[in-house]
Amino acid sequence: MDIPRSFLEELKNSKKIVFFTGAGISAESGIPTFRGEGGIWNKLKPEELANFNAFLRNPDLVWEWYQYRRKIINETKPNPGHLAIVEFENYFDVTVVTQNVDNLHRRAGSKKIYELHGNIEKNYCINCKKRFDDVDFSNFEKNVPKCDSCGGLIRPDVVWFGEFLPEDQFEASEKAARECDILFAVGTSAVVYPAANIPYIAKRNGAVLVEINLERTDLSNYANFSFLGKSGEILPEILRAFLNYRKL
Ligand code: BJW
Ligand code: ZN
Repeated sequence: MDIPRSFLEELKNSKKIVFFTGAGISAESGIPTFRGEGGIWNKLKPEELANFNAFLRNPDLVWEWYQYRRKIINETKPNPGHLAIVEFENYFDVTVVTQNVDNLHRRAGSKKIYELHGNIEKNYCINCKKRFDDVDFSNFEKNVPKCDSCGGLIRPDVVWFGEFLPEDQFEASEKAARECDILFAVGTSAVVYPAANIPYIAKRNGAVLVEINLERTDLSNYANFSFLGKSGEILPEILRAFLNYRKL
């Protein structure tokens, strides 16, 4: 892959990096993306499952879908893309802003992580909001569990369409985007808002915008550098190239 010198020079002069990640970074771990080739929503429509009304209409179906995905996630591990981001911490002030709910950045060892769309491992009661973060619901394969305090339905702590993003996570992400020198948008179709604003915020505030994706996206025209291919290959390659370049 061709890594331009001008890009390596920008990287060398940078202190703060934001990695804004989407489902594509976890694809090489074996977790299906939402859209595009192999996307889980090519078969299941998001509006039928990832919204609160769908959950009220058919809680068992939505719960079963999340249990299925949790099982896949539990059986996977971080890939070289996640691990390269951790290694960047040896040379830069790194913030990970992720739309993913899969915990793979944390399992890889990234330190500063903001989760814009929640976390699939956590749960709470829709009625009294009691949290069930460390409760093992693996026996509830097809039936949604009920809250032991009020009998309400228990839902995954993820952000569905029409719901607000966790304010603290979003505000911290916006701040990191405003202050960074480079933002890498990795494996995201960048179509879901307000998360998709993050790369534009960085660019507007003077950061270099770098895209890594299998294909072009809405962001491509705004990106200063675009690397087409698998993030699990490109991120380690960029790191290697940077380490060689800084020795020069
Ligand atoms: C690789 C690769 C490899 C593959 N290497 N690359 C402004 C404008 C328009 C619409 C809106 C707007 N503001 C709000 C909206 C509505 C809506 C929205 O954005 N809709 C658009 C889709 C039209 N947004 C919302 O509803 C949000 N809430 C909100 O705005 O609240 C305010 C409000 C309140 C009340 C009323 C009205 C407004 C909430 C959005 C929540 C999104 N939730 C989901 C589900 C999470 C739970 C779960 O996991 O089940 O989050 S949707 C889904 O999409 C998930 C993802 O985080 C998100 C983004 O997807 P992502 O990560 O980009 O993945 P993909 O699959 O789309 O792309 C993968 C990419 O990787 C592809 O490009 C591949 O090419 C690439 N790839 N393999 C590199 N190996
Ligand atoms: Zn309750």
